[in-house]
Amino acid sequence: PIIIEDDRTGLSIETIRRALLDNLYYVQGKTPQTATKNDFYMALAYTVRDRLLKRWLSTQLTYRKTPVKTVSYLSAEFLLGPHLINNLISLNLYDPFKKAIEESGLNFQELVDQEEEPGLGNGGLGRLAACYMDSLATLEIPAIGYGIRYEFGIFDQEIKDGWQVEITDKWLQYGNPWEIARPEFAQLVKFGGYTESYYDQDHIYRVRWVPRYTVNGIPYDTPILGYRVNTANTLRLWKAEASESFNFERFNVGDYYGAVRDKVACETISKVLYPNDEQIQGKELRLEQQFFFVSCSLQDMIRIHLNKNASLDNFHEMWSIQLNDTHPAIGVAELMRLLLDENNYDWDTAWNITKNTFAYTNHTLLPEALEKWPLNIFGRMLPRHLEIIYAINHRFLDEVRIHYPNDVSKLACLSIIDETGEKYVRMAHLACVGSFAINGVAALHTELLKSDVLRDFYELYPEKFSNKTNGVTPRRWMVLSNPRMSFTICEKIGDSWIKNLDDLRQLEGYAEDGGFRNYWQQIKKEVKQDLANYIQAKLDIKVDPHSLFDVQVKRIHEYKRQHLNVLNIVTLYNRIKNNPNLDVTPRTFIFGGKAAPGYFMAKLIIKLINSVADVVNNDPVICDRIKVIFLPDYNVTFGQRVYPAADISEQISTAGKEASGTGNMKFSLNGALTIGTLDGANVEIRESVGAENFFLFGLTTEEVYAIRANRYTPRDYYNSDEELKAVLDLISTGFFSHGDPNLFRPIVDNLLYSDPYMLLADYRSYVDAQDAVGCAYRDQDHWGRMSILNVARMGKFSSDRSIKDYCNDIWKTKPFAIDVPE
Ligand code: DL6
Repeated sequence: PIIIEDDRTGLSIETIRRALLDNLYYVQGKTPQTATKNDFYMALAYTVRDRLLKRWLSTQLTYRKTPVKTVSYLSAEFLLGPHLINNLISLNLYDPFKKAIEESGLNFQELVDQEEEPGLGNGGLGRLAACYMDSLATLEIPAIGYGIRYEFGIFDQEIKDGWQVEITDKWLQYGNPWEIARPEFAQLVKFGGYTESYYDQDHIYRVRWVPRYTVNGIPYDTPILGYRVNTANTLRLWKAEASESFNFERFNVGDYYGAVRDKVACETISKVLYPNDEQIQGKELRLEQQFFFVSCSLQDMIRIHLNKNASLDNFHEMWSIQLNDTHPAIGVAELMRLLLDENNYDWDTAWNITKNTFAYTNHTLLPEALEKWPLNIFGRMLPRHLEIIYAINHRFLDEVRIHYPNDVSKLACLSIIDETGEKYVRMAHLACVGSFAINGVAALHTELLKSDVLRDFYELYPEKFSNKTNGVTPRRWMVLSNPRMSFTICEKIGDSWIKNLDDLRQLEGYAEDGGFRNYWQQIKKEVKQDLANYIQAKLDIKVDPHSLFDVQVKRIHEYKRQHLNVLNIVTLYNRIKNNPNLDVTPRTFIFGGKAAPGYFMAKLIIKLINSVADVVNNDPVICDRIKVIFLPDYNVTFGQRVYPAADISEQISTAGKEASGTGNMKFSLNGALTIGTLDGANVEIRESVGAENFFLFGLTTEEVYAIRANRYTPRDYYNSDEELKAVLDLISTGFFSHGDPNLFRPIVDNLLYSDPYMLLADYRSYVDAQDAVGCAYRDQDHWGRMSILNVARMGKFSSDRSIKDYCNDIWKTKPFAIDVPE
């Protein structure tokens, strides 16, 4: 029989080919003769999108008419990575699409490479949000992600003369086929001005906020498909536009240019992502961004809620709002305002709803990353919120007084307002007071929150605290990025692990099979060859896929200690120079990562890596035994290439500094072994994969604290370790800086005289562990066994497990399967 398929939904190769041409013609307005590669990519993306819309619309319709509890994930960052292949895999349409494209005479990979990734995040925190969106949909949990549609995401990084240069990211330049604007759901956000009190018709005292200006938030929706399920949740990102009423004010007085200037100022709110992780940017615009997206999102939730509920009385029963760090913590005050001022609730009822709605995840232990806003900036921009925060604080401190009748010092420690010097609003305190749950992102991190950073809150509210160890999605980080390994695993144990990562455990038996180990290592070699080809094409540097690929990719930060890695490289270099016939395990050191544009030391570390690379890679004595590569512009797309190709994963932060890490999980899930400290999730990874399959080094958190307490003197380590001394001396002489002894002096001096991240204390232990890595790699058979066991035992680190933990312990939400009509 002849089957006539709908061009929008049909799945045969023939229909997909026809649909592609149709979208090229009717959406892109091009014919194959005039189309660019990007036009073909867009047509391909629309053809895929057509095939997921039925799921998306069915899901949204179902949520609209069903009283389901919804998770609302509020995050200033979502680092999604490219959509195309991910969606094809979720839909189980990868093969027919690839075939259809190839049969159309096009190069599939070339079209895939056209996609600009939405870089709407800095690193771990934003990428975690993306993994969680994937798992929420795959687990069929009703959820919505709310954030900002930055016009310019994280900057593109170029390396010029070894230095980082930042280039604006223009991800929207050629259009974004994955989003749909929903101007009909725009929200108005107020800023500035003053408040005034009045009595309403029932003679009840109320407050009205008279803003100085308002901004319109336009939602842009992106479908987040679950893997092989009908659920497609929404990621709703807000774009700032000038509100009309606001424009008219200026127009009316004839100030046309002034109006346009103010319009531009409004739109600045969603222009650009602040490129700082782990360092607060006390800029007004940042607070404006935070309030903007949080206010839009809460108003949107209220709109949705009132569509299917008679009132907001049960808001907290129908919504759990997760605060992804403190960036959206202003939501606590905003929900109070919406309930009190706009919906006429009394304080106690409003507070009961609010504090049972929010839950707060902390993502950092670094003091410089804990957000606080100077009172004057805060009060000027959000006068009503400051009043509400004072009122929350007043009641909260009464509670503290009852709890600690004889300890006034507790008031100062716990207060939402920091009054120790210049006055600040402490956003973490607001989040702790206004939430029913508080969690850290790895076991050690949560313990450190309880014993240190949030100690006083833990003492007051122990029942609110729990740990939720991070996880990553196996769909993107295994199936999509490492198809060879994934296929090999499926051949042995089937494909259930993709949704149930604990099933990887079945691989354990194969670790004892010599033939399989051999095959496993061969696969790794092929993947390394792919990366080698990429490096050759990008940087014109030849690397040997048989060498040990030693990879450190993550944001550049002193606490992550990329420079400790460099100290080891220079140690090896010195050893070979002193003994040219030394038998060393050939290694390729691969770095990638961006530095915050204003972070001088991080940028100097990038320059140091590139300068050492220059010398080492070109020294004939070294003779290719060590290679150092800095890959520019590390992002999700590049991560997908590099994790699968790694032999060893560098997780070398100072103990007690990295909240969790998630790159550590991606490496291990792709068969890399870890060299790492007992920091963040490394601790749990090591427990899972077995101490014998992990290269441990360095001080423990307790040791770090103890040495600090006794006045740490890094110079002692320098004086007592000849290799370390030789390394720092070589850098100091200007050997890596064309004879300039000053270039790297800030790094060397910092290490010798202060060394806040204790590189020198950990140096010897690190270098010894690296030697052990080099030796172990020579026994490829044993290495293969360790690599297989790493993968087999990593099931816990699926973001599906994390999300199930959040659902069961915090959100109390359940899966809700979606029916799609035929
Ligand atoms: O929880 C996700 C991720 C952790 O894995 C990293 O260890 C942590 O550094 C990162 N935190 C941030 C801090 N941003 N803020 N605030 O990115 O979170």
